[in-house]
Amino acid sequence: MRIRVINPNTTESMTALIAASARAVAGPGTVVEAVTPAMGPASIESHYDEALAVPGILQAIASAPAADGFVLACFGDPGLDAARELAAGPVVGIAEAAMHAATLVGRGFSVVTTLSRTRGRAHDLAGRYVGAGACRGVHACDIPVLDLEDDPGVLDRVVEVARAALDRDDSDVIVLGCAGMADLCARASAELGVPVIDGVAAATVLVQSLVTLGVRTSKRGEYAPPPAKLYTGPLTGFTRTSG
Ligand code: 2AL
Repeated sequence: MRIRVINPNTTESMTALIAASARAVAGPGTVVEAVTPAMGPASIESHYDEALAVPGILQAIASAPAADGFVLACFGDPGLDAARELAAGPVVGIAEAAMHAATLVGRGFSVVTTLSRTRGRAHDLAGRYVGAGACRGVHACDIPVLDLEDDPGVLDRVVEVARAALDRDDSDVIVLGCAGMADLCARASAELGVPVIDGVAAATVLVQSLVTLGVRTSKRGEYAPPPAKLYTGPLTGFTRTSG
């Protein structure tokens, strides 16, 4: 099967990191195609960034009709519902996958994310996906997304924030709140002694499982293809001639 893993930001080095995490868990018959959108923000750290990442994400979905499924590899799961309207196969966001996985291996989890300003979005998503009770807290390590790559203190900082979160929240599991933290997962888990969930890997195996089960995105109701419509200005290319 072919899984397209979309890094919703336009930083190629982060796409490479995401690809490595997805390929590490993909089965032998699975081809992981990691892509960077043709347009969008260099990193996603605000609601503005999320909104402007969505057109590039939708292009990356629409241009891959042969993909069996898709992973949205940004922790805000930007454009997830719109992506499902376009895609035939399953589309899974990394926050969605990580939070669901966390509830299967513990009673409560804490999220460790990048900047404080992204905490609200993570809380909103937890309310949607798993109910507010399962997510015991969202904590920022105050490292910008693109600094995760080259700041040598990142692992120590994430472990420090996670350790405090486990105590303060009385949680059992840590969810990493950014795709750019994927490479920290195993080392953080070894240091903390609790399950640490990287959403990129979790979403990849989840999409792989859904494709193996033979289930696709339901086209009966809200995830039916969007109706025919004219789009103008820079969005002309998104015009739909049929629903
Ligand atoms: C993210 C992420 O996963 N990718 C990105 O650009 N920003 N998430 C975050 N909380 O900062």
